[in-house]
Amino acid sequence: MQHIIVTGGAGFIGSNFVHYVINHHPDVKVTVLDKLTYAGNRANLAGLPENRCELIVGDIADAELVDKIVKDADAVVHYAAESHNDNSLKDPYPFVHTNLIGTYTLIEACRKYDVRFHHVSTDEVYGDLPLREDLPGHGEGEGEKFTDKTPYNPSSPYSSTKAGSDLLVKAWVRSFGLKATLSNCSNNYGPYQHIEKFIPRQITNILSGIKPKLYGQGKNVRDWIHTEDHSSAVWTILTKGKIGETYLIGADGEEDNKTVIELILELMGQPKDAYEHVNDRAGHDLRYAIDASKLRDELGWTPQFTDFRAGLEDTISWYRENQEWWQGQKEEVEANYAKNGQ
Ligand code: NAD
Ligand code: TDX
Repeated sequence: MQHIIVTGGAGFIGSNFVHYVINHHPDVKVTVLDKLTYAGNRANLAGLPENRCELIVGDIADAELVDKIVKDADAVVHYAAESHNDNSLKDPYPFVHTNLIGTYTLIEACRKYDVRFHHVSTDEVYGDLPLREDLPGHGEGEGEKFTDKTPYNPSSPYSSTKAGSDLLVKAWVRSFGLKATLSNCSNNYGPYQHIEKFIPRQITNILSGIKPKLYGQGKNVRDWIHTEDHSSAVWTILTKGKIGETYLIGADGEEDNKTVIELILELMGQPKDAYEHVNDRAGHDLRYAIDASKLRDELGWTPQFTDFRAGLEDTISWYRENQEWWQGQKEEVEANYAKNGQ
């Protein structure tokens, strides 16, 4: 694999993958195709060698542009998406455009030129799991986790358009022989995550003198993985995965939101209760949990950044030291949340 296209490579997780490939695989060239929406940022690609990484600013749903660049690639790794649940509840259309039409446009070009495709998706396509405390036996044992056999049951416009994009890819594999793999990952955290998302929102709130905001009672559970581990997993699947297969990516990082907010406050030297409860999200998924044994056992992947406390400390330091990266968007993001009582 000498030349790959990374869609959404100027976003949070896509840019981490671009750095990962440039740093670990010296023979590979990367073309980033990114529309630079509010979530994309050229600065996320700063410092990469120009002869190995090119940014093309454009829409994945632009069939003419996509056809032109996919023709010369060995693989497309597809990260581009509208990615935030709360935005999808206010205005679903961009999610339909990018996540569905955009994915369709890419797989049509990959089919035409027989180019390898990897589809980056989310555990949210499976809906949610019950909280452990609501299970018979009151939380004894681990409770069920998502596997690649779990039926699709998405809750929001975001997760339903991601689910639809997964199904398009699966159908193109079966009916057209598209050389594709899929991955469904749990919640990522780390530097460069947009400040609309839970963890960076709370860190930048504290740095701005605003109280962290917890939706509802904060019992909802997310399965946290460091974005570096997501990148190594996607590279493993791209290079060793079996065509047509879906791999779930996770690092056994389940925490409820209240615990995460309290940990951020503690690590930032604040009283543990210095946060506010705000309006809950409509249709708020209760619990996500990933069984990644297929990826671990069949492809030999293991996560390296599994100390959540240490990962959060590093992430907090990054937002503290890179205020110019996020400060320009803070006021608008908070004003939009405030309109919803969040
Ligand atoms: P992000 O919102 O930070 O970045 C998305 C990127 O896609 C941005 O750079 C944006 O400019 C670009 N983009 C959006 N629409 C586009 C279009 N029409 N054409 C070209 N580029 C476009 O998202 P993220 O959190 O980095 O997520 C990346 C991918 O990983 C998504 O597919 C998401 O569903 C998936 N994922 C995310 C998580 C998570 O925790 N954030 C977990 C599992 C899977
Ligand atoms: O201010 C907040 N307070 C709060 O309690 C925000 C922004 C969120 N929350 C809660 C909602 C969720 O239970 O925190 C949890 C995490 O919220 P998000 O960061 O919005 O993530 P989530 O909705 O779980 O989705 C994320 O993981 C799966 C990504 O945004 C998706 O792109 C990915 O597919």
